[in-house]
Amino acid sequence: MANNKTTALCSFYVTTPIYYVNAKPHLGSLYPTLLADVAARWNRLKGCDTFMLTGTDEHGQKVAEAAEKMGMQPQAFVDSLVPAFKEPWKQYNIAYNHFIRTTDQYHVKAVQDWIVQLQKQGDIYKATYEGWYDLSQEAFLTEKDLEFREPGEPPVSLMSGNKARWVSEECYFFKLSAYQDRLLKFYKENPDFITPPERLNEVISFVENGLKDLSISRKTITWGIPFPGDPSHVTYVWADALNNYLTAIGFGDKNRTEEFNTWWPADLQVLGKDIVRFHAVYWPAFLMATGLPLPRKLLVHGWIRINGEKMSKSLGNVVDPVELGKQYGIDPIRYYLMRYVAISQDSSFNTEDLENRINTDLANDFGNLVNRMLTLALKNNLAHVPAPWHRHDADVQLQNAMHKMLEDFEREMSRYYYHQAYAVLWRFVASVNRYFHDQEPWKLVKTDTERFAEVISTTCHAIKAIGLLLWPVMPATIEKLFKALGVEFTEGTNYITLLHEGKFNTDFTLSPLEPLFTKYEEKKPDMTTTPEIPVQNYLAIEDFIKTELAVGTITAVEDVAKSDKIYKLTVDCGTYGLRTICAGVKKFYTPEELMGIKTVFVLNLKPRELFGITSQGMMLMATNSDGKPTIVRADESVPAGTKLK
Ligand code: ME8
Repeated sequence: MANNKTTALCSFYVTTPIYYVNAKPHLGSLYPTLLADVAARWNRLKGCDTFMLTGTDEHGQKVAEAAEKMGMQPQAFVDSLVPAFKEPWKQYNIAYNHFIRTTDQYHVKAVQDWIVQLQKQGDIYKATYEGWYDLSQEAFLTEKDLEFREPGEPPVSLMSGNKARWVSEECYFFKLSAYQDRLLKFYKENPDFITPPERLNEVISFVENGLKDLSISRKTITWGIPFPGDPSHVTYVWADALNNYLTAIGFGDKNRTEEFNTWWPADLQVLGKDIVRFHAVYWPAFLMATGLPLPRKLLVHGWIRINGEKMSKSLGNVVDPVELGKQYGIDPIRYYLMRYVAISQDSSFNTEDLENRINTDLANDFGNLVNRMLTLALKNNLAHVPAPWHRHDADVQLQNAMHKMLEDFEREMSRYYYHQAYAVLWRFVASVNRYFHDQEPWKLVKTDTERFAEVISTTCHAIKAIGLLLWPVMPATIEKLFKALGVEFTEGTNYITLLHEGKFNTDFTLSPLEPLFTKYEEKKPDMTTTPEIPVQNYLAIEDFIKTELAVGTITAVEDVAKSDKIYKLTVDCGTYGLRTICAGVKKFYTPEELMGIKTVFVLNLKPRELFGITSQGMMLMATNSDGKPTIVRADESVPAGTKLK
């Protein structure tokens, strides 16, 4: 690892969350990784030394269960999945400096030493934990995180929407409660700790509600870092994982002190809104206990959604970035995610919008400008574009517009509102297009070759400025563009200062360039083709046909007094017999409305006990735009018991 700082005046350390290796990464995993890569590249463009860290979170019950499902040992399982992260990151030009795996021995040792230090200073004690646990989040839940929906059923975790599990075990606790006041003081003194700032309010109210001590070991699982001094426990996965931000840069290793001091505290830590509590409460408290400064900023982003739901491994509605990249090219996707997924909110992803933006922003607005300028200049033997002798008002105005744009762009980048920064840049792209159009260089070439050269020169300068600011987002495309403009590009040069000082007075050596972007045909929806979004987790037909879907007629509807949601239905399922099926539709239908209805049921689900009734199937319904489940009616001519296939 060549991790030491050079002679640059500034340094910038940025981290991504480390990803659970229970499945391959998806577009929602690419997104924070890209946010961090763009932050690092932007800082390199300002001449800073940068260090970007990413990696994988390999311990914990969730990963252990995924391994078991595959019939593999956890270590072999995580080893087999790590390339599924490294390869897409390479494909997407993610220039990370280090990829940490929490099973790396240096990390394991440093975490154990850290626990020993905290134990020695009295921050850790042993007691019994009893409470609810959210496996999908690997989180111990407070009362406020839970909703008891159905009597006799475990509560639902509001963190994930999944059912919580009861955990009762002896474990080691970290004295989180002792840090409550210091944390509140820190938030008060550092109102910019989190971007977007509104997120800090949620954190403050969580801490103000009172912090309980945090369990940092698990006794009932074995896949984790052995707890020092007590091998019957493993370290709680978050106490293990959060420390990756320190151990990756040498924390706990006497030989790497200089490196550690060079990079810590982190300048930026990128994370999704679902893991704010871990990063804005537990993590700062751990650091306070360790005697280390806190990170300078947390960048908290929203979710990429598909059809209104969070894209997630557990829902299986994921878009595979590898396939998407093959289909649309890497840089257009990088651009789209940075420009159109606003960090401050959730955003829906669909390929139609992606294609439209590629067509309009990239192919039309920017790509065409570059092409038209290059083709016109080269066709008229202006491969060498000299620095202009004198400049017209329009040229000076465009230069001034660039300087003004640069200020606005920098302001947005400094708060990591990339979507707004690139909107600012695109307004300048429009100005350059207007300039090129108004100056009519295709006419000038016939009447005034000197002025023609000036217009081409001004356009080249403007395109170079756009290219520099686009480089963090579309590095490969811009490097190609720079070759065609004869612009030498060396990472580490402070191009932003050069742009500020720039006077549009250099020369360019042009060469031909293939169109930078592909345009997509406007598509009419075609119901006969496969889905446009490449989806992982396709269901094999052999698996699908295992589901017994059949038509049934509702012959009786009884109220279940103990529940405000459920009716007990008697359903005539033809050859499948009469079934008792519970349906949670009381809020939406009267018994009379349901009587006699012929609809579709799943008949081979494992029977479930609900309010003392054994439900022997499930009625299929489709929720309408008002959130009301509607009935999918089977044609009256179809006899009860007919199987759907
Ligand atoms: O939480 N849109 O790992 P993880 C945007 N191991 N971001 C998304 C997303 C979506 N649809 N789905 C997931 C963990 N993410 C822990 C982190 S750090 C010390 C430990 C983001 O693989 C999510 O918000 O479940 C989170 O920031 C990151 O992917 C990792 O999620």
